[in-house]
This record gives sequence, C-alpha cells and structure tokens, in this order.
Amino acid sequence: MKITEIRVIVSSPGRNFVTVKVITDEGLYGIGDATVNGRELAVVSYLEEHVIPCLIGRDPMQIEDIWQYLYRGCYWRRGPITMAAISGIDIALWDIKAKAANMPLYQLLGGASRSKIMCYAHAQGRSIDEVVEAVMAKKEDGYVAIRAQSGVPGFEGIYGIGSSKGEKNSRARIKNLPKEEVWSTEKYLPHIPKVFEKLRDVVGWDTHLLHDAHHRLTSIEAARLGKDLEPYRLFWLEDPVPAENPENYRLIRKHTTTPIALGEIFNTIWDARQLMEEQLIDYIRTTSVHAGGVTGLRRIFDFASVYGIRTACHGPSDVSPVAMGANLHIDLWVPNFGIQEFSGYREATHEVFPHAWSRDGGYLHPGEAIGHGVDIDEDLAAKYPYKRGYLPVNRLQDGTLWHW
Ligand code: EZ4
Ligand code: CO
Repeated sequence: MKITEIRVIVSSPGRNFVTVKVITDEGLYGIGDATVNGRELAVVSYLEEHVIPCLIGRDPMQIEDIWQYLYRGCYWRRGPITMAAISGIDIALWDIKAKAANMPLYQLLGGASRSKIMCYAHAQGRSIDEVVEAVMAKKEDGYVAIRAQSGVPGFEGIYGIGSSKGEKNSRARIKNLPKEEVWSTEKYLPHIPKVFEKLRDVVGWDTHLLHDAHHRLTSIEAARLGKDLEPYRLFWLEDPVPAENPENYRLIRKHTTTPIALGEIFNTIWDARQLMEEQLIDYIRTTSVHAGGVTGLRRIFDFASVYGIRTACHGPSDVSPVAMGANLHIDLWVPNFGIQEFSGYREATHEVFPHAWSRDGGYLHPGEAIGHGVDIDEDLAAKYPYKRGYLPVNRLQDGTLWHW
C-alpha cells in the first residue's frame, strides 16, 4: 500500500478544525485531527509545506517509522505545532491500519478492557445558584461526573463561565483579537470551597465533582485550595499550577490529598515524565491530537500505568470529533483508564464529522465501525470557512498579564 495524497481540510462548523485525510492507492483512506486552538493555520502550513511532500509514496502501514521520521527526523523536536502535525498524520494512519485489518481500532490496540467509558461534562455559572442549577441539569442528563466552574460574585471574568462583560474588549471585538479578561486569585480562593460545599448539599455524594484551576495558582495557593476542598471529596483539582517546573507539584502533594490532574497542554512523554515518576499527579490529561496521536498517547499511558497514574484525555469542543474518536478507542483499551472529558459539540460539528461513537448518559463508546469510525463530510466542511479565532488572555487587576 502507498500513500498517494494527503489533504488538509480547514473548516469552522462553530469553531475552527484542522483535519488530515490520508489517501492510499488501495482506496482506503484515514482521517486525523491536527487542531491547535487559536494557532490553526500554523499547523496547516507545517503539514503542507514540510510534512506531506515527505510522505507521498510511503507505506502507510509503517506508522512507527513515519512517527519517528517526523519526530526525530525534523531535528526540532517537540512543540505544539510539530506534535499536532504528527498527531494528525498518526491518527489517520491508525485509521487506515484498522480499516485494512477490518477491525475497530480498539481491537488492534489489544481489545476492550471495559464495556463503557465514564466521561465528565462541563457546568458553569456566575453565582453559586447558577452553578448548582447547571450541575443539576447535567446530572439530569445522565452524567455521573461533572466539572463545576464558578464566577466570583462582584467580579466578572473568571475562566469557564462564558464571555465576560464590562471589560475593555473593544479592540478585541473590532479586530477579532483575543478577548482580555481580569483575574484575582485572592477573590477566587475563598469562594471555590463555598461552591463545592453547596454543591455537595444539593447534588449529594454519588456524583463525581471536578474543578479546573487552569494554571492560575502558585504552588502554595494550590496547596491551600486542595486542603480547603478536602471535605467535599473532589474527583480532582485540574491544572492548579503551570508545569514548566514539575517540582512545583511537590509542595502541593505535601499538603493535600485532593487528587491532581494535569497535562492537557503536554505534547510528549517528556513533559510528563518527572511528574509521573515522582507520582506528583493522579491523572494524566494528554490527548491524541496534541500528544503525538495514538502512537504518542499509548506510550505516555503505558508509562503512567507503571506509577499507578490513570488516564483522562482532554476532550473539550476544540478537540474535534476525530480526535475524540481516537481517544475513545484508547480509553476502551487502556488498562489504567480514569475518565474522559466530554464537553459536547454543536450540531454543525456533528454533521461535518459523522461518527460511530456515541454517548449513553454518563458514558461514551467508540462504536464498532472499522477504523476509528469518524469521517469528514468535505462538501459540508467547505460551507464553513475558517475564521480567525483566539483563546482569551488574562490580566491581574493592575494589568499584569497572567495565565489564562
Ligand atoms: O481551555 O480546550 O479542561 N479543559 C480545558 C479547555 C481548554 C481549551 C483550550 O483550547 O481547560 O477548556
Ligand atoms: Co482544563
């Protein structure tokens, strides 16, 4: 079998997605996701100018060799753009291999280790009452695990509660540039335990509750928050502190038994190695589209299993239904599975990406289609042209640029 053509499809059915289609001389094709939210066209250029010309004529069955060729062979290892490009190709190649084997991808990985995949939904509100209402709505929709994000009263612009009002966003609005939000750790820290106290009162103890701090804290602040949240038995506290210095997590570990999840922006096993070896985290959040596809993710998750760390693939709406499909096949197989994030997609996104995976209440399943079971409707995709878009940026009240 030979690769004859690789197409990069950019489409915006609600938000931007970069999709890779690898076509072979035997009529089989594979689909991959290469989306990096807010930096989409950098990956398109990387693929079209630098990757695709090298792959035409190659045997698509040699997934490992192609992965190493694109990783070691480019000299400039790692980084989100390189790794998203590798991921897009790799996911498509695994799709082809599974189709050639006439099996769903999870069978090729070693078969199902479970019958269904627990996922968690997102709930958010500006006030405690709104958060409670949003969590209850997800619970009624059948979810058994829910991430709760809350605004702080009298203070707009906290992560995860939708667009912020009353800020100087005119430049962003006019030029389609990043929105600017405002942040105050002092106001956030005492508020969040009150949110979870109320949530436990109303929602009870049978629903897993999660919270994402989005890299906004220092280690000692995260230690304090983890400690204050202990009575409410969170499933996890996510991304408390940026992880450029993994040793920052030692201090958090010394002070709290609240489980820690990390790694949605990691690209390789080396980003997570020390955190896993020292058992500084409980869940590893790497995802197929950003961490080297099925090949990269499997390597990270196997390493995690050595240290008893469980998996929790990143799965917001900017991880396309294609990468979600790849994640779900890995989730069904991986022995040390923890949970899968699932924030859902707009109707237009479902239509552009027909998929075999499905949700039943609080659980997902990749389906039994051969390959990974996710396709792209290219004609429909063409009706949703790319629009420049960014993640917001965040500033402290005195203007200092902070972590978003
Ligand atoms: O901010 O996907 O856990 N999920 C998250 C996401 C990320 C976005 C970044 O593109 O933190 O909402
Ligand atoms: Co997150």
